[in-house]
Amino acid sequence: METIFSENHKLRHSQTELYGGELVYPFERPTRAEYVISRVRETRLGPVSGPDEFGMDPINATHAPDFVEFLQTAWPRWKEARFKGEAIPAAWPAKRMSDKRPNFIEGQLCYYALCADTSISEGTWEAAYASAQVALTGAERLLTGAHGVFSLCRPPGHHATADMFGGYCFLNNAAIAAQYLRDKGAARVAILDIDFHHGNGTQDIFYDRNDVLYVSLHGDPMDTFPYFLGHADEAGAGKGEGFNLNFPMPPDTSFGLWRAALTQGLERIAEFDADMLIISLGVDTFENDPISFFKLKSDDFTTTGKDIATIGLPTLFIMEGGYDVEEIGINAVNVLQGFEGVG
Ligand code: SS9
Ligand code: ZN
Repeated sequence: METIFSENHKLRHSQTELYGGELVYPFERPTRAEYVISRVRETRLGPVSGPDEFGMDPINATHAPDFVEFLQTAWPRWKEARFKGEAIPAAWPAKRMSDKRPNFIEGQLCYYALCADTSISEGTWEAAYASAQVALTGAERLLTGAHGVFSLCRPPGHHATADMFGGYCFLNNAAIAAQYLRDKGAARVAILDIDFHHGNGTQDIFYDRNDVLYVSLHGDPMDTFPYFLGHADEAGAGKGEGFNLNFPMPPDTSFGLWRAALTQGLERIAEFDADMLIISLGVDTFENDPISFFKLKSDDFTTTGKDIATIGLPTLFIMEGGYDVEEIGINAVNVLQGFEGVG
């Protein structure tokens, strides 16, 4: 399987994450992608290629242009305002407040943030842009006949909505790739999100549509981030009703229960008759992940890849989360090797 990868991921190197009342070194850090690419090379998974250039149009097809412009300019504007640290939002248009967009950078930061865990820092835009190009290049490979492709995206994307960043995400790589496939002729695209966290951004972007099916397996939002989306009764709206399927699961969920949900999700995808499948590949379901509460073991990731392969669709794997740095390479590549019938 071919891997698409950009060294520009390194430009995202924020030093701060607001976590448990402290400013810690972010869980979403450059070494994550380095562990994964090393494992890709070590296992000889296949060739590694840089991204092609698709420009801004496919980004603007999914995201609001004012939000994209904000992301592009946020860091220089924050510095100009002479704040000392990285850009961390600390106010919200909360219940019964106005939704008018403020003028000052601090106000705009809060306006476009879905939470406070994701600092904007120097190079963030450039890395997010490269990550989206990596996803788009993977999508293009499917269109030219590949059966399986791995877009090693970093930063991740599934928490980003059309006009909000957060949960370590800025541009929604999976959504951008799905929209691109639709625009290039795929009639129906399915997104299966197996990251530990619910992909609130992806769900929100496609919630009222019946051409992109979103299926997610995740920690119950009653107990974990993103807390305010991802419940089982969120089935889609309008003509999108029935095209959103959530499987929230409780703390300590192990592979048996998780795999039963995977089987049901794959059945729904087969019934949907998708032309192509996108996997939001998070491996933070791993038993030793530092911020998650599922109990998957390394071998379970191989089985997951095999299960995904049974529906026989051209499949684009897009890297999302996974934070136990040493093992994320093993677990991510196990999924890909399982899909290819190796291991
Ligand atoms: C608050 C957690 C906020 C969310 C993690 C996002 C994971 C992206 N304790 N951080 S895959
Ligand atoms: Zn996650």
